[in-house]
Amino acid sequence: MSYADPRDANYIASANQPHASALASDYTALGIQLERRGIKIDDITRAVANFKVAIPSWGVGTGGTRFGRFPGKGEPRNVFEKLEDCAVIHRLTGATPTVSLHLPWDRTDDYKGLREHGAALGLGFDAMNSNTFQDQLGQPLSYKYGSLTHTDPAVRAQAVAHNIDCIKAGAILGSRALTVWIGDGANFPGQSHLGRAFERYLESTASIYKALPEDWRLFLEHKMYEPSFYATVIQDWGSSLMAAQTLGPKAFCLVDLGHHAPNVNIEMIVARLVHAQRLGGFHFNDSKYGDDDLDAGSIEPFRLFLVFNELVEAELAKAPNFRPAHMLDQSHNVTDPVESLMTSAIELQRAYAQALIVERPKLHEYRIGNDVLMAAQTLKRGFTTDVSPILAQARVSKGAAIDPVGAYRASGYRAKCGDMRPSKQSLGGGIV
Ligand code: RM4
Ligand code: MN
Ligand code: MN
Repeated sequence: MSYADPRDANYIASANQPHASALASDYTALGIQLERRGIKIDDITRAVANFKVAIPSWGVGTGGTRFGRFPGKGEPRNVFEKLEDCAVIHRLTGATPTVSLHLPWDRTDDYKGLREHGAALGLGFDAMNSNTFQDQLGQPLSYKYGSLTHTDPAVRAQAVAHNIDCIKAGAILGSRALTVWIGDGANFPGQSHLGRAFERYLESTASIYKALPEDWRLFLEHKMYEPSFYATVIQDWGSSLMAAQTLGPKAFCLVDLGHHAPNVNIEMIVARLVHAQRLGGFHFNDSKYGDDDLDAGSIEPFRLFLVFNELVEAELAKAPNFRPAHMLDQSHNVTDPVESLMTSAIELQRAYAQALIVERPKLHEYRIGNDVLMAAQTLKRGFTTDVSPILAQARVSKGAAIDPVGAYRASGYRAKCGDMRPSKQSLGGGIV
C-alpha cells in the first residue's frame, strides 16, 4: 500500500481538493440559514477554530477491559511514538495542540528531549496525570488498600511524593496543571472510616498543593465508583468542591463525564461549579452505563450539547475564574485510536458550535415570560442544526483536513506504523 505523511501540508491540501466545492456550497447555504437567525457564520467558525482539546497520551494505544485487550496494528510503544500519533490527530483536525501525560506510564529519563520532540511536532503539554491506583514494578509500598488516603502514613507519603514527581516532570515539559484521580475507597461497609479517609485525603492533597509552582492549577477528579465499589473517597462533585475550597485558590474540580450515575444532570453540576468559580476542566468521553470511556458524543450527543450550552453561557457572562481545561479521556477497544480521537475532538467542536448558534436573546425572553415550550424549542434548535460545514471550514482555516478520517485512511499511516512498530505480544487485561 502506498504511504503519504498525513502531517504534510501538501498531502492535506490534495486530500481536501475533491471536497472543496461541496463544502463551499454547504457553507454558503448554512450561512444564509444562520443569517435569518441573526447569526454571522464566520464568527462561529472563528470561535470553533480557536477551540482546543488535549489528547490523553493513554488514548492513542488500544485500551482494554479487565477481561482482555485486543491490540491493533502499529500501536505506539513509548511516549515518543505516542506524540507522533498525537501530531497526526492535530494536523488533520487542527484542534488538539496539546497532550496530557500519565505517569508513570509515560515516564522517560529525558523530559527535556520529550518537550523538544513535542515542539518539533507542533505539540505542547497539558495537565499531568498521576497514577496511584496501580502498583509499579519495584515500588516499595503497595496501593492495594489506598494511596493518598491509606491508613499507613508511609504509603500516603509515597503517593504524595509521586504526585510531586509529576509536577516536576510537568514543569520541564511546560505543563501548568496536575490532575489527581485516586481509586481509594472501600469495597465493604465497615472497611474504612468514611470521615477519616476524607480527612487523610485533605492532608495529603495539601502537601501536593504546597508543591505547586505559582502558575499551576490542581485538578481534583471525582468518580462515583470503581475500583472501590462501595464507597469512593472523592465520589462526587460535592466532595471534590469541598476539597478544592479547603485547599485554596489553585485547586479546582475536574468533571469526567463518565464518572456519574446514569441520568445524573451533569450540565447542572457544571453550572454549579462555574458559580463556585471552581470548574477546572473536563475529561470528555461518553457512556451508556458507567465509566465506559466511549467516544465523546457517540451515545448522548444531546447531553454533550447541554454541557457546552452551560460553557457558552459562562463564556458570554464572563464568569470569573472560568478557564476550563478540555481533555479527552477515552479507552478505544475496538476502533483505531487515532480515528476515535479525531472524531471525538470534532464532536466537541460540534457541541460547541451548536451551543454558540442558540438564539440567546430569544431564549432569554422565553424564559422570562415562562414560555416553556418555546424556550425548549429555541435551545434545541441549536442542537438540531447541522453545523458540519462550520466545523470543516474551521479546519480548512487551520490547514487541517475537510475529512480527517478519510485523509488518514488514504495516507496508509496505520499500515506504515504496523511495519515500523512491531508489537510486543500482551494477552492480559488492561485499564486503558
Ligand atoms: C480513571 C480516571 C482518570 C484516568 C484513569 C486512567 O477512571 O478517569 O482520569 O486517568 O481512569
Ligand atoms: Mn478521567
Ligand atoms: Mn474514568
